[in-house]
Amino acid sequence: MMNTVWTLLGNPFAAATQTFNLDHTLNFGSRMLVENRTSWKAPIIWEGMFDPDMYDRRHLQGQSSVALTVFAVGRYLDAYLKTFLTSAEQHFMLGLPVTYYVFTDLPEKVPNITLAPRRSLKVMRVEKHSRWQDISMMRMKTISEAIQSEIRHGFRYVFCFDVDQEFVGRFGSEALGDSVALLHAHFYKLPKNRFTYDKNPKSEAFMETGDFYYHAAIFGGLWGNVKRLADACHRGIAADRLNGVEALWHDESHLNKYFWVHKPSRLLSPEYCWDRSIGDRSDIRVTRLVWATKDYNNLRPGS
Ligand code: 5GW
Ligand code: MN
Repeated sequence: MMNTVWTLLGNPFAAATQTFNLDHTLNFGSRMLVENRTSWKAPIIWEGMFDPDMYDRRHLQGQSSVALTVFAVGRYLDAYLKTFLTSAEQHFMLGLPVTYYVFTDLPEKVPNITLAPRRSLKVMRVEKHSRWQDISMMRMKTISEAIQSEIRHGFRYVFCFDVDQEFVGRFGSEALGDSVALLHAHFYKLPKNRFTYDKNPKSEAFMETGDFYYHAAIFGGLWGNVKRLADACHRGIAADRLNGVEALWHDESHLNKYFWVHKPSRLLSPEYCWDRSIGDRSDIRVTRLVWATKDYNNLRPGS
């Protein structure tokens, strides 16, 4: 009863888990052939398990809002940003208030995109690190600072994306949760011993085993949880640097360590970030976001 009342009032202080938990409506039986619940009972979201309209209504009613962070530094701006943003306008959290936080060293080159009502775009300047590993890793620090200085005042959720991808299907409010991780398209079917965790005991990201291999191209959740994640990963990256080591897959290794210690409350299936070069798989009933093709010769000179 209490929950219903708070929901109708849209009380911004109600815990998200109370206000938005429609997960008792998830139909796990509709996807029997894929793993759709973790050992700690977090749902793994696959097409067919959820009623999209019900999630949308509840989040609208509860006044959910989403900040999407994306980095487009150096050549990645021209190569990917326009497609990323225009496709997000077609598919990402339609109906909810969304602000894109674009971090770039080239603010004047950010394309002019027509945005739907209640959606906006904010450009934040960042410096361009010369090593690409540093461009990737510095995102954690920048995300934490942006949450602290402004995102936390205006948004319930933060979702952080790689820019080298394109939305091609609904990426909706069913993906929102307290702490959200994505199953990596290349690893969701592989046994644990194939996961490419950091195996150097000198790194903060070191782990002998884990639950899943998560892809750092998407993570999100309530702003407080995303800030804790970003801070922890940044601390790990900084400590490694002091010790003269670098984790195998950079920020992704630290992200995997964080989610091993702090279990995510919601997992997204690879339908939410698919690599078409894998080919067709019967598991993948829809694609919502796909990897852009890479031209490494032009994008990673000298790497
Ligand atoms: C450039 C060369 C090698 C690796 C990364 C970059 C790079 C990444 C860059 O020059 N500019 C940039 O903005 N990035 C950001 O970091 C993009 O948001 C990009 O999506 C993200 C992660 O780098 P990716 O996408 O190249 O990493 P993978 O693991 O998807 O290959
Ligand atoms: Mn990427």
